[in-house]
Amino acid sequence: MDFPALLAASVARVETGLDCHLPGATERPARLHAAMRYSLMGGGKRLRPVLLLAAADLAKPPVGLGEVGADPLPAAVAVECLHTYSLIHDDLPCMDDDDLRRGRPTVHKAYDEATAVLAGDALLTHAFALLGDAYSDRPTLANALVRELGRAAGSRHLIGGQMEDLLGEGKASATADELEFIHLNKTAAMLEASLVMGGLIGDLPEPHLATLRTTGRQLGLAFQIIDDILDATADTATLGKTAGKDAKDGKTTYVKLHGLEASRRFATECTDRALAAIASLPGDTFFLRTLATTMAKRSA
Ligand code: GRG
Repeated sequence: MDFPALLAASVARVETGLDCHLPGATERPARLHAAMRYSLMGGGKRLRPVLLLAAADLAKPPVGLGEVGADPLPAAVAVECLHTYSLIHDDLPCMDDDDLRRGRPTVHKAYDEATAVLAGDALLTHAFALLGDAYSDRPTLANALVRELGRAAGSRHLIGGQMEDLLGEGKASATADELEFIHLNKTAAMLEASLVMGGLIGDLPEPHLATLRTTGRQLGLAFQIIDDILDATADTATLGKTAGKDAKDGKTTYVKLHGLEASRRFATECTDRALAAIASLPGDTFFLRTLATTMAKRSA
């Protein structure tokens, strides 16, 4: 299979996992479960779960003859649930106040604000319940996965990055250091966690987990710089979310701080560092390498 076919197969696997691991849309309270599914099943690149599956695949064939490895799909679903909760809450009027996400009205527009808060809360909670359930026969692994996701999603990383981002809105301009803190925590931490969780499921040794962390950090920085570039240069229809919002909200971005050319250069440097890290990983790294270069060229 070539890369586009492999990527499509991985995304399809994630979509099937989401459908199978989420409460049904008609299950009581139906409004809440329908809102969770509305946000989760309504598109999205599925980057984080695809990264998790790719990292877990590096360990193929499983070490230990005849040993059946853990299924990475529930963890991939958990990561996407957590990411989607953060998008729902980020779109709320009290945060980024956006009407469009993944090409559709945001959850608080399609439903209402209280339902959007609860749907986000429920997806966040579901992520950890799913890890506990799906890996209950492997308690050490379940514990490591919960720790990794909890760390990335908590106040020192995802939520902390969001807090500093909101605090930065009132300022004329954030410093390069403040901007890097926001990007490393709001964006890169979840990419790091996705790769490390895949590595944990593949039972990779600590040095490889550290390399996956470096890879996620560099991919995350590149991803966010490209996000800033696209916000400044692409249109709303292409992005499936409101374009030009950073400038309108007076946000400091890589583009505002360093200009388009330097931002493109930074994104390339981060991608190159990610590729250098991937080169030292075990197994067949073709998919991960090509995913990294494809992410660097994305236009949406
Ligand atoms: C509310 C705790 C909390 C956090 C919000 C996700 C987030 C943090 C903010 C959204 C705005 C933003 C630019 C975040 C940086 C990370 C990012 C680029 C998210 C969008 O991820 P994609 O492009 O989205 O992978 P899809 O829809 O493809 O999954």
